[in-house]
Amino acid sequence: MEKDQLFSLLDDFKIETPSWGYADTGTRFGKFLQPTAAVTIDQKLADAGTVHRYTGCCPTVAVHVLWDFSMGVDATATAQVASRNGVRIGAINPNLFQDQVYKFGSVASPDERAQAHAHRHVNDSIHIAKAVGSKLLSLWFADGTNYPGQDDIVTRKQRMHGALRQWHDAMPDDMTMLVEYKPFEPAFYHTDIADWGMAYIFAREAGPNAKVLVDSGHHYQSQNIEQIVAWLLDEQMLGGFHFNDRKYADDDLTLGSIDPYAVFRIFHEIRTAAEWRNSDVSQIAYMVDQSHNLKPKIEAMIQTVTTAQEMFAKACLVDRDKLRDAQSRMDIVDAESCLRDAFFTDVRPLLAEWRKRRNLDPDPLVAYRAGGYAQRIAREREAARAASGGGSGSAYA
Ligand SMILES: [Mn+2]
Repeated sequence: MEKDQLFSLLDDFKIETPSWGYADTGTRFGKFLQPTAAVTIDQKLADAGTVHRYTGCCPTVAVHVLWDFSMGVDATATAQVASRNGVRIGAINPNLFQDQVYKFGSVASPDERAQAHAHRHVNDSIHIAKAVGSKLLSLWFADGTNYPGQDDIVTRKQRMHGALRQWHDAMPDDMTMLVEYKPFEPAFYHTDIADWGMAYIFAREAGPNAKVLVDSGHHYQSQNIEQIVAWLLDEQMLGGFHFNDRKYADDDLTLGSIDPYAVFRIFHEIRTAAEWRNSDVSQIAYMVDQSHNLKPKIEAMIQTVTTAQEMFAKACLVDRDKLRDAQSRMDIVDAESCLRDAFFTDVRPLLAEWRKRRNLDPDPLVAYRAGGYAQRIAREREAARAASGGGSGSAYA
């Protein structure tokens, strides 16, 4: 592949970062607070804008409706804050798992109050999406059961189906609904949308603007994610990704920190669909879904984004003419070598050149660390906590 062609593919490769990735989050065992963590939506958007300024490829920010918007606050004001920070609001994520009423699920719950609460919240979310100019409604459900016999599996499926169809009908024509799946957690017996097949059926039945969202951390050990991606692409049902990595279960580890070759193979399927089958891959939403308990959040985000660019660039470099030839000759060793040669190519100098040509620093992480942003927000946010009565340091006691 010519360098200019690679650079133009990199220009189109945009990654959305999540507002929740800039805030203090943790595990159910402990939450280790950081002085630079964002608290308000304004701070989260400032941090996301900083990541975009150094990487040049993160122009949108996914938001969590319950955590980022308040009732009575004009959502368009939030869109303006984003714009002042050089970013836009991306996917709208309703929160259908946090309120007490969701003890037995949201729309799949037998509790009609939970269903009604979920309907109100998603309809509010669609209004917020319209107000901020977002085209993505991203749905993940914690719905499921914890014990055999707790509830009827098919009745729950039908409740979910009815809700998704109603929300699909409530969306404007240019909005896409993303349906995410996860095999387990927090439901540990059965999850109502447990795998890509269930998400596919729900999305297909909801309507033409519903697609499947693949969270790279939401699979069983050793599951072939790139095959799922290839199938969804061929069925024109791939809506997008939540990037993260995992070793055992859904751990929110940094993309590629455990298995970068798996990330490369996913991008390889996407490039193959584009180059061999002329698939339209321009609408795939690449989003990060990670919240770091231990790593500095902005640094972790920059590391994630540059890793995604590296794996994507490697996948672009696969010699697909050679691969097609090797496949037609049934030369398995040559075929696999096409993938290995691309994967083991050091693309970092190419990415550094791409950045320089776009007036970006060749190494975003080094440049960010030298820029003093972390020191400044640590001071400012500490002062804000003290002013709000938290008292210096007490918030971190
Ligand atoms: Mn996710």
